[in-house]
Amino acid sequence: MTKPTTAYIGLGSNLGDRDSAIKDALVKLAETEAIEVIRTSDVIETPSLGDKDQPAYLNCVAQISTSLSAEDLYKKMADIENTLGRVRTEKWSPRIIDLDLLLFGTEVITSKNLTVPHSQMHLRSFVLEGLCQLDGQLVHPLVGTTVAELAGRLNGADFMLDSNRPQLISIAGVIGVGKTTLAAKLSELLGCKLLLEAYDTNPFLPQVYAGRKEMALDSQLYFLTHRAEQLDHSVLVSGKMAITDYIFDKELIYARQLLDEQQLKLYNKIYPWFSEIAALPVLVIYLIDSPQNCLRRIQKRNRPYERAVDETFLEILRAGYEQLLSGWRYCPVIRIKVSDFDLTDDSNIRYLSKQIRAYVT
Ligand code: A4P
Ligand code: MG
Repeated sequence: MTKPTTAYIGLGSNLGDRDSAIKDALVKLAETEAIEVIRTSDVIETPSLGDKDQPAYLNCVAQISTSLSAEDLYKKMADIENTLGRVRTEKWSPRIIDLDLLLFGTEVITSKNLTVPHSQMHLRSFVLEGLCQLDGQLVHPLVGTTVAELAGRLNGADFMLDSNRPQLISIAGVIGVGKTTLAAKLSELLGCKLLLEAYDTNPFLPQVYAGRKEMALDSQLYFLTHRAEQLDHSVLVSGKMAITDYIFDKELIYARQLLDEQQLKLYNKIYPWFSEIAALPVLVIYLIDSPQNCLRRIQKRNRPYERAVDETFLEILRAGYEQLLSGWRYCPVIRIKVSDFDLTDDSNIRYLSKQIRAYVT
């Protein structure tokens, strides 16, 4: 007899009596010979991912033990979908019941019928939160990361890979944390375009750092227009990866600090036009380190106009980034503590590029 495999099945329903459909599917799974339903997560209601006009889903995840092969398990799942009245029209149409095989032990399967782990599971909170309830330490066999960590990256949101968008990866974090170093290394390893901040071509910046506050608006407008030009979604190529050593939205954090009240008022009026032009990232990598460590790096590189940067300013920036990214639901965010993750270690860069590949087309 073959050793049973622990597998995880995602259940979803957005048509008819959704609650009963989920319950009936679980009963039918449990009644199937060679399948034992061990535990199920809570059933949660989630807005339809993909077509926003479709009715909301009920979703849950079941942990099962089975002596079946993955292919035979999938056949049983399809039988249950059919028995409960699932009618297949077009892909992602509303459905009485949908059963997806999320994980099958640690197996990685790519066959005609099956892709396991489920190709989108790491992008869906409605799947990951259910898995976390069952076992947060479960590791995604392809990405190599726990489901708890994968869930944390989504901040409760659900995403889809979309090859019609530029595959923009933005690195965020305070001055001196290592954004440019990381961006350059990743672009080399991933063979993609590198877009860097134009801090050295901004003619107003040295004067602002030298205390000429009246130049702050010019400097902020220089950055705003330059970044919008770089990230213009009609210029970046759909489906192609690009990496920036900044996140566009950080402009607001800096503007709040560097502009006076009148300047900020005007800036806030102008900002939305430029923000509209800039492509949204498909992934943010957020580098985190203490203001003290960042200041040490800034002092080491000794750029003349950065001499005015002190710990207080870095702490304000850090708080600004925290606020921005703690509410961020535009794309997944990978948080990296630089003190535990040496950016000069090539194996770390390789690990990160593997993570990135899971979030781009
Ligand atoms: N297939 C490949 N791998 C798998 C797998 N691991 N598990 C193949 C199940 N099926 C797998 O499936 C389409 C094809 O996927 C089949 O031929 C199967 O061999 P399907 O169930 O006939 O069609 P589908 O469900 O429309 O497509 P798919 O790709 O399974 O879509 P998903 O991933 O199920 O997404 N929003 C919310 N809030 N909650 C949801 O549950 N689900 C979907 C559908 C969209 N939006 C949603 C939800
Ligand atoms: Mg399906």
